[in-house]
Formats: sequence, structure tokens, C-alpha cells
Amino acid sequence: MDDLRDKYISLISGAKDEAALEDLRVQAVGKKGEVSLKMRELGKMTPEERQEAGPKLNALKDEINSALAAKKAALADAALDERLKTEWLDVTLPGRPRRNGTIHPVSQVTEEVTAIFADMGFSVAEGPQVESDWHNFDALNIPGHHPARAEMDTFYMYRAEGDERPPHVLRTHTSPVQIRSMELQGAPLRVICPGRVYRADFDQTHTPMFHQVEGLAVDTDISMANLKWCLEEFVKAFFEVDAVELRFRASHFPFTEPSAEVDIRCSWEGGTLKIGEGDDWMEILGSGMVHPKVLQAGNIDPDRWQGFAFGIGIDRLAMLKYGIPDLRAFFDSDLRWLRHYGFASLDVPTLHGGLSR
Ligand code: 2U9
Repeated sequence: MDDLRDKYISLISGAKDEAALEDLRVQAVGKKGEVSLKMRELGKMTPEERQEAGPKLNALKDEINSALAAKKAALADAALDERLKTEWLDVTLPGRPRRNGTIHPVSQVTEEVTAIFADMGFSVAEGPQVESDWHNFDALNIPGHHPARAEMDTFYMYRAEGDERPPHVLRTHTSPVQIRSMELQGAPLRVICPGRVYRADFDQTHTPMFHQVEGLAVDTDISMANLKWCLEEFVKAFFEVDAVELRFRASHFPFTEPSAEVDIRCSWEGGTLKIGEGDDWMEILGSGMVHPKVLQAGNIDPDRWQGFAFGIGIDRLAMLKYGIPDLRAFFDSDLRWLRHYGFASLDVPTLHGGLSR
């Protein structure tokens, strides 16, 4: 029995891993293990022999089991030490420098405009940039022969030869989104529609893709007075001035009647723009009462409902507010320009927290 103990204690202490330990357990104290076989021999012994050998065999079995458990724990500790040596983390390392991406002025201004109109109860709607010519033109009271259709320098999408259906267009304004809002939601309605629009025009002050935000409010008692108040609130909040003066100039758009272009009082003294003071006027947006035919195109009864609408160029608003001189640089993706004119990603504009910093 002493030989048996010495053999297993030495084998256990030399075991390299858990699998080897398990083999030794089966070999020694498993059902057909050496110690178990010895226990079976107890039956063939005299009572006196059995009294001496029985407790010794039990003690030997306990001793081997304890040695197995102790070796298993020691192997686990060694494995953990090995992992800790390779998987370490220096928590005293300084943080990596911040990524230097910025928010584009167009995104920033879109967020600012959205925050202001959201505060007046407008929701935001988006729509496809590839539009049916019906949503982009006909529904807006711009029929096929209308000069505005040519004036808008439309990009037409390709149709296979022989396909007689009218081609889709890259939307020339975000107005089709408001048509879709009327179709989907009906009246009453308050939406603003920011997004990209496309016109085949490229010079100092025009890029073939630019950004607009348009607004639409439809209800049973809507007038030019409501339009004027909303636009005054907007301009005060956007340019962060307490007093502004707006001038409504009669104009013409196919989709509004009456129509007005809106100028803002300003001064260019010393080459810098000041809003709300001075003797100059600067056009900033177009607006009017929605034409009855346009309400009808959106499935809204013009005998019961009226609406006002307006359209603003976002890129120009960004240039005016943040003193950015060249429109074309907006879309060059020049990192130096983006670093200079971009905004920190966490400065989300809100009316309570401030629009811009
Ligand atoms: C619907 C009904 C009416 C939107 C309007 C203007 C006047 C306007 C220009 C401003 C600068 C375009 O980006 S810009 O060049 N927009 O002058 N937009 S009224 O009228 C609508 C729109 C949708 C259903």
C-alpha cells in the first residue's frame, strides 16, 4: 500500500495538465482503478485482516483524492498566472488624441433651423431625391409647357429607348416632400423639409447640388399674418438678434398665391454684415399662401383649408451666419476648410442650450 501511495503521489505531483490528472484519477480510484481493485480483495480476507486493511485503503483513497484536488487547483493558478503575464493593460497610458472630424456648416445650420421650427410645432419630413416629374412639377402647378420647368435647369434620369413614360428627375426643390406629406397625413399639417436639391447650374454663386429647407403649415384659419410671425421668430432665433425688420416684396411663384420675397434689414458697414440695423435690405427667402391647385394635388380641400409655405437656401444661410465667403468650397471636401469652418460634434444646437457656440 505504501508503494501504491508513493507511486500515485509522485505521478500526481508531476502531472502537466488537467487531462493527465484525470487519467491518473481513473487509473487509481476509478471503478477499475488500482485502489478500487484492492478494495474488492477485502472480501477474500479474514475478518482480522479486513479490519486492518479496510481503514488503510479508505485513507489511501482519501489521500489520493486530496492530492488530485490540490494539484488541480495548482494547475489552474499557474494557468491564470500565465494569462496575467500576457494579457496586461497599462491603465496609466494617456488617452489617444480626439478624432478630428467636424460637423459640416450645412449640417449645423440644418440642425439649427430644425430646432427653431420644431419649437413652433413643425415636424421634419424627408423624401426621395430622385422624384417623379408629377411630384416635382405638375403637383406644384408647374405644367409641362411652363417656363419654370425649363428655368429650373432640371437633371432628367435616363429611360430605356422606347419607354414612353415621363422620366424621373433629380428634385429641383424639396417641395415634392410637402406634396407627399399632404398625401400621407392630410390636414391640419405643419412640416419642414430640409434636404439636397439639384439644378444644372454651376458658377460663382451656384453649385449643381445645394440645400434647401422648405416649410408648410395647413389649417382652417391660416393667413399671411401667421406666415410673417413665424418667419420673424425664425430670423430672430437664427441670427440671434432681439429685433429684426422684415420686408415682404410681392413676387411670383407657380405654387403660391399671393407670393412674397422676404428681405431682412441689415448693414454691411466696414465689410461685415450686421442683421437688424442699417439701411440695406438683403433677400433671404421666398414665401406665400399655398395655391389652391397645389392643396388639391395633395388631396386637401382648398375650400376648407389654407396654408402658407416658404423656401430658404441653407448654404447661403450658413455663409451669412458664419462669414464663409465661397459657396463652391462647401463641397470640395478640403480638410483644412472643414477644420476651419466645421463644428464640434457634441455641440448639438438647441433653443435652450444655444444654437451656435
Ligand atoms: C408646397 C407648396 C408651396 C415653397 C416656396 C419659395 C417660395 C422660394 C426659394 C428660396 C431660396 C428656393 O433655395 S431657393 O433658391 N424658394 O422662394 N419656396 S414658396 O412653396 C411651396 C412648397 C411646397 C406644397
